[in-house]
Amino acid sequence: MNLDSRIFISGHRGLAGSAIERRCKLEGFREIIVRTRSQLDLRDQAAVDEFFASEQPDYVFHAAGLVGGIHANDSRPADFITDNLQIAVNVIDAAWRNGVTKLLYLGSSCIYPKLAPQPLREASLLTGPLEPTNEWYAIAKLAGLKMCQAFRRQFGFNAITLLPTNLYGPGDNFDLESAHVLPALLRKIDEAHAAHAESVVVWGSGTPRREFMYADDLADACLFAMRHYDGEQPINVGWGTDLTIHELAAALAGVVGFRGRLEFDRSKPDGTPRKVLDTSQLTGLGWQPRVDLQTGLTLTYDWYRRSMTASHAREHVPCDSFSHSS
Ligand code: GFB
Repeated sequence: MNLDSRIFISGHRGLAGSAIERRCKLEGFREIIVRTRSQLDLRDQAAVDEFFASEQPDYVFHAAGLVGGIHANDSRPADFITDNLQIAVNVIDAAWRNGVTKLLYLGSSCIYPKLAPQPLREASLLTGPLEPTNEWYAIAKLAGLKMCQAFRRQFGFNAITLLPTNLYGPGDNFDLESAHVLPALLRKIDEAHAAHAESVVVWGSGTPRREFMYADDLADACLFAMRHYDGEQPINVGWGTDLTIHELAAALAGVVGFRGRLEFDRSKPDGTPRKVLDTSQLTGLGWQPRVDLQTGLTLTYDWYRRSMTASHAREHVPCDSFSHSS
C-alpha cells in the first residue's frame, strides 16, 4: 500500500469509518474513495458492482453496516440481519470480482457466544449460543467473516477480519434509542447536568462488564493490519481490560461534573454479562492501543460539547443566511 493506492472506505460517516478516513487523510493518502448511503446503497448488488467496476479501488476498509446498541438490535432483528448480510455479500464479492488487492472486514466482539470463556479468544467463535439481544447482527457479521475466509480459500482473495471491542469517540451516534451505552450515557448525564437533575437513569443492573476502545485506536489498528497481517483467522482489537456499566457511568459523571444519583432501570436488558477480549494475537504482531479510557472520555466529551454547540448555533441562525448542503 502506498500513498497513491486507491482506498475505498465503506461507512465513512460512521464511528469506525470516519476514524479510518481521518487517519488515511492524516497519513497523506491521495486517492481516498468514499460514498454516502444516498450515493451508493451497499444493499443494492448491481450498484455495488458498478461502483467497484468504475472506481477500481486497490484496498477496501469495510466499516459499513447497520449497527446499534442493545435496544436497537433487540427491536429490529429483520433489519439487522438482512442489511448486514446484503452489505457483506455485495462488498466482498464485488471487491474480489474487480481485482481489489486486499480487503479488511470489520466484525465486532459481540459475535462471540454469550458465555464463551473470558477473555474472549478468536478460537471461541461459533462454539456456543449467541447473545439473544443481538444474534441477528452477529449471524450476519459471522457470515461476512466466513465469506472472507471462503474467498481466500477458493480464489486466493486477501481478505482479513478484525474483531474490535465496543468503540466510542467523535462521530458516534448519540440517539438515545439506537446508541451504544457509552454515547447514550454521556448524553443523558450531560443533559441531567445541564438541567441540574438529581439523578440519571442507567439501563439494566449496572453489573455487566464492557471493554471500550477509542475509535482512533481502531483506525490505527486497521492501517497496521492492512500493512502487516495476511492471515485467514480473525483478530481481536481492544485493550483486554473492562469495567462495569456502573463504573462507566460514574466515570462519565466525573468527566461531565455531574454529582447527582445513578438510578438503575432493571426493566431494561443487561445483555451479555461480559465481553473482554484476549488481545495477544495483535499485540504479538506488535500493535498496542494508545488512548486510555479517561483520556478518551474527555476527548469525546469535548467533541460532543463542540458539536452540540455548533448544531444549536445552526438551529438558531435564520435559515436564509445559512446554506444547507444536502
Ligand atoms: O453498547 P450496548 O448497548 O450494547 O451496551 P452491548 C448495553 C449494556 O449497557 C447493557 C447497559 O448492559 C445495558 O443495560 N446500558 C445502560 C445501556 N444504560 C444504557 C443506555 O442508556 N443505552 C444503552 N444502549 N445501553 C452491542 C451489540 O452489545 O455491542 C452491538 O448489541 C454491537 O451489535 C456492540 O456489536 C459493539 O455492548 O450489550
